[in-house]
Amino acid sequence: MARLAKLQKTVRDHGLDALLITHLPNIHYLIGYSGSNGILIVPAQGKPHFFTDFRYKAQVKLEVAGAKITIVDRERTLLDAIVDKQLFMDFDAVGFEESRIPFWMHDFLRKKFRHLKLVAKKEMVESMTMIKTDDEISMIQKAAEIGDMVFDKVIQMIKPGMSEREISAEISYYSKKMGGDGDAFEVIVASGERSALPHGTASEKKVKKGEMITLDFGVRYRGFNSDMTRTVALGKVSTELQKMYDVVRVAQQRAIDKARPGMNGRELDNVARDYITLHGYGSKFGHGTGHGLGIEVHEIPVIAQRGERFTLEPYQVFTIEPGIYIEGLGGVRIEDDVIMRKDNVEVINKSPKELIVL
Ligand SMILES: [Mn+2]
Repeated sequence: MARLAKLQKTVRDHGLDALLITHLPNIHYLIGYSGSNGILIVPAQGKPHFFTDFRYKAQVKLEVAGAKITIVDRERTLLDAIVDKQLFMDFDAVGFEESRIPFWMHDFLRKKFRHLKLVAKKEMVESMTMIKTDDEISMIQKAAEIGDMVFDKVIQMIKPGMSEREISAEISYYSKKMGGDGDAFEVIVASGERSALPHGTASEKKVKKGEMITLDFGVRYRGFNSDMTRTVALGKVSTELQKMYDVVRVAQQRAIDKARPGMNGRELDNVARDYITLHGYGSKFGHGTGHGLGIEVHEIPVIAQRGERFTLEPYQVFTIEPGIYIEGLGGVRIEDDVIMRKDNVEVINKSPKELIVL
């Protein structure tokens, strides 16, 4: 309820009569609904109204708090039901989540409610979820703790000849076995030349001696996520791969050490990027240094060159994950989740970062 009340104040501050919320993670955050179909209308005053379909009739009774519920007949869409209820008849201005709404939905609303001013809004709910409570942080800590245990377990199982997919299956299995609700996203296991693919999902390729293996996975725990990456060596690796590892490791540690409230996302990205560039790998680090983490795996703040508009502040949780990728050779990435505190960041993950040679 505190979350809804806070959002309603923001709706009023923006001069809107209501906000139409279509992004399911945001709906989950606001009213507890975990299903796959729903629209939430949060008015400036009064009770929010939630629309879903028959499949969730029983579920909403268990999950949803603080909203009036309409179960929509199977022959009607949720938008049809919103029209039927004439909810917008007395409203002048209704906001919508600009990067979350499909074109057809906007088009439908525009045609059905010609009197209405539809206002594109950016990150109204996201700027709330970006700042965590102590309880929310403890869920992420728990998710990361499970991730650390899974990592420790799985690296003991990796042997030459095992496929990336088998390794990813063990990660998913232990994530649940050790108390997680499941994977936060599809597990990345990328070995040898494939480790140069920053988002190389596990393939049938078998791991072999002399290769780097990048494991990037997250655990979902009670609606919150962790996200960690470690790159390990299977047997002795080449001097070049070892050098790449050392550069990434120092770059990652520097970003952790320099992160302060008041910096922006671009400035923190520069800390890791400058070090990698200094060592000649600047063009091989083609993604941002990190991203916010919480109800979704990728949230704001953006820790990258395009992250200038995000100021780092206490109670944000984000990742720090520089990497170097060389096609035909391999790649290295190290990723921790961190909590911004009053003066610096606290690293959540406990898994070691010196190169593990299996
Ligand atoms: Mn990440």
